Amino acid sequence: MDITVKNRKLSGWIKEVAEMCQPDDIYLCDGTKKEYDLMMSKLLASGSAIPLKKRPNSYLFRSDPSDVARVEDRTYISTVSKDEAGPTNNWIDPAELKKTMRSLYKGCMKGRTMYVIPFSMGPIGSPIAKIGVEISDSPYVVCNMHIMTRVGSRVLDILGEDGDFIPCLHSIGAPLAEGQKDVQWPCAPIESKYISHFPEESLIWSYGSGYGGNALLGKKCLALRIASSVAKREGWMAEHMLILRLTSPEGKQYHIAAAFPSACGKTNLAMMRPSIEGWKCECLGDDIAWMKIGPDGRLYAINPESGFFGVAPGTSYNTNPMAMDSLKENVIFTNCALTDDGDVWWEGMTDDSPAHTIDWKGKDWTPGSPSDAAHPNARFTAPASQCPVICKDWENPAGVPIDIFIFGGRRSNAVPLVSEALSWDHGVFLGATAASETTSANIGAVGNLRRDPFAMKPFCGYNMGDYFQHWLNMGDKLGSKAPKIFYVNWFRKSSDGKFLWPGFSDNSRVLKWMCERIDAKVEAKESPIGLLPKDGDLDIKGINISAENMKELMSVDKAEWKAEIPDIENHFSLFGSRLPERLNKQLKDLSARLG
Ligand code: SAT
Ligand code: MN
Repeated sequence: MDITVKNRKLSGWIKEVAEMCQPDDIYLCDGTKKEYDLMMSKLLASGSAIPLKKRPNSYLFRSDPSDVARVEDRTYISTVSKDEAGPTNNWIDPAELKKTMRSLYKGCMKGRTMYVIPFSMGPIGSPIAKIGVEISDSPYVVCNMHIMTRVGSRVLDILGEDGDFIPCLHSIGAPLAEGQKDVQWPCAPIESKYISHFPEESLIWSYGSGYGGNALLGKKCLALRIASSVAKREGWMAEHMLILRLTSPEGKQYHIAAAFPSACGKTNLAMMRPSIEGWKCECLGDDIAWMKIGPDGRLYAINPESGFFGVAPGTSYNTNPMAMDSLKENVIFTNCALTDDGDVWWEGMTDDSPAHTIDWKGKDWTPGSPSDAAHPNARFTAPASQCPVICKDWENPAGVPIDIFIFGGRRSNAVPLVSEALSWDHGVFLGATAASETTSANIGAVGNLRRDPFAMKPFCGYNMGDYFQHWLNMGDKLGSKAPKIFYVNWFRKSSDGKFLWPGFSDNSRVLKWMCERIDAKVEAKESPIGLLPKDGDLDIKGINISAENMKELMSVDKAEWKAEIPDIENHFSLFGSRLPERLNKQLKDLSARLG
């Protein structure tokens, strides 16, 4: 049961965790294909993995119905002072939280193997990469980490004897008694789940869930919550953003980073195929961007991940053909439906539903059944390298220079298709006040409007007021080299409840306008909320959208916007003295412009 590692901190930590969690066995991961196959064979033998006849080396998993998404209510930023975590995070005193969690961790791996997973966020050995080690008792987590991060012995070589890493402790919280039969998706009940972060010591402790961001700790926990707090200290940015490269017919490249909340179309935009002639889009990442100021004073972005953990429902050859083509083999599907011929299916995948499937709960499903065949937060885990439009620079450690930032969310009303910020400070104001209707990516009510600043509400590892200030500071440092900021809303609906904008590949039309703006090729029209395209400047050639709908889509209703002001005031009041005065000024200016 003893394993040897050279790194002293790691060796001590493994020993400490093993004593606390009391696993039956310890396994050190090497990241090889052989290891992946071994894990999968265990998962097949236990009945957790279902092989898919139609997709080579691909498997379906069904989670426990109580463990289907991130649990924001059970996610903690545990800093010594509560103020440091700020008003948007749950907080428990670190000593108290550790005491509670230690008692949960005690003996929690009995009957199971403890996997030690060394991984790198960002290309292994790159100066911007960060090393983490996840200890987990879930072979499903090992397989997902293989795809989503760079797992391997090389990480340990780089750590050497004294190198530092971010410890990420994970347990599904379901020990097995002697002779006890395992269930298909072991996890702990909701009230004992904890997703805890100790940013002051760069430490992550997760207990009780096996799903997505709760369990694959390199992603939201490390690459966003811990990284955002490190980035603030070190003067860089860790953001919930896709990264794409757009190339114009003339061959000019534009790099765009866009922040939308979970399940609002980041993956679709990142892999979009432009519907306008001659334009090309390539994907660098679909969820997380780490950005640093380069030697030339511009902001450079890398994607710290190596895979996509995307929402399956709604993904189809119409909406996202490049994602569909990324899913042909070597994929892990979770909570999708299983077809009779051994494939996965989800709502929106095909025009016609199959006549029969086994739904995500393992029950017979036929069209017209009262519930969905796939869970709305069903996911695919696929290697980024399988995306046909992955950019050749996606693993370039130098990153790509960002020209454009986009914020946005799901808003059925008020917010026009696109607007441009009046200045950096106004752009930060747009990010800080971003609001979106909630989705099933988090356990909780769906469709409620909530302020989700920079799409980081669930992911900012420190006081969000300080985070706003950090954005202002970055703008000050970047000066004239700062990316231009835009705000989009693909989801506006007409009064009869229909989407006004076709979205998907036609979103390229909006991106094209942004590029024309940064090249000063077109002028813009002033409005109280920002700059709008002048009539005729947004290229809508070849799409079927009535002039009336276009007008509604772009309209800014002063009364509707005035009604937003008290809500923004309310939102800002949360941050007390930590709210930068420059954002208050932006709010006053907006009120004045609305008259
Ligand atoms: O489960 S995850 O947090 O990884 C997905 C998401 O909410 O974006
Ligand atoms: Mn996300």
